[in-house]
Amino acid sequence: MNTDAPLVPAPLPENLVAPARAGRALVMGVVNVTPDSFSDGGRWVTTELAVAHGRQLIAQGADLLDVGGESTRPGARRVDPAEEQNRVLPVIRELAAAGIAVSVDTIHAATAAAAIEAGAVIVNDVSGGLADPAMAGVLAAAGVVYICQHWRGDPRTMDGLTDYGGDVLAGVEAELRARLDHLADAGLADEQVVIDPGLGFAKTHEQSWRLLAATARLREDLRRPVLIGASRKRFLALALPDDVAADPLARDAATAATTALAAAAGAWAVRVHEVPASRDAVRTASLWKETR
Ligand code: PMM
Repeated sequence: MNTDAPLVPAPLPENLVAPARAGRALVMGVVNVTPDSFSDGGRWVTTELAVAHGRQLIAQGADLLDVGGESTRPGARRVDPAEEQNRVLPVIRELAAAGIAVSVDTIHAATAAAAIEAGAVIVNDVSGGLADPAMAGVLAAAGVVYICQHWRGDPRTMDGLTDYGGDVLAGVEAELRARLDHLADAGLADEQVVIDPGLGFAKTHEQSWRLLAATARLREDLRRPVLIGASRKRFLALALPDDVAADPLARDAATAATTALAAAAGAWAVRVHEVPASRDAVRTASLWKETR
């Protein structure tokens, strides 16, 4: 088996298919329309600011945008789906109308359905369908690409759910496999589904590093494209000098380094807040892979 052969999710617009076929990881720029996200909370909270920020990320080289209206940082309070939709739908509508590929970051089936209606081509669900039993039905009916992230509990409980019996990779793979079975039973096609180990979600820092380093293994074992979301996360602090480690904005260089490593390991996409360095990192990884 050629484990380097690209795994390309479908259906997606051509601008997302071509790089993936050529073996270049996609850069997904984060647009958080939330007052309380851990890394950029409150900065893009109006529709106008969020759309302008999204357009800037595209101009900087993002391939697609991930628009979310509910913060998932540890301890964050849950957002009512109606409030979430008020935040994200106008932003998605405007970005999609401008021809930009948009993913909606939501754990709510009703928000996913409304976002697809507004033009989103991907549903990114940090709960992998566990938060809302109606999610799989919406995805099967709409036929869109789904990012199925590993999750064990919401932001208020997840930091206490890190016992994997000594083998985080085996635990995450087994739990993701169960989600893949659930999605197949609900009628999703295999190529609709991207997997994500959920760095920082019910993981210690060391467990997040172990999963990041296992990007190629995850892809090969589960035979699905992999998305990596390392951007500005707390586990990166282990790679930083003590005096800056606590500042999420000081983690962008380490984020770009994880982008290069994940892309070289065959990740389909990386989800990042700061685009230019990751844009260059995915191309660096492509050249590395082509010429090694
Ligand atoms: N991380 C966050 C939010 N959404 N989605 C996926 N698929 N993977 C992630 O790792 C992920 C995500 C948390 O980061 P943020 O609050 O800065 O957006």
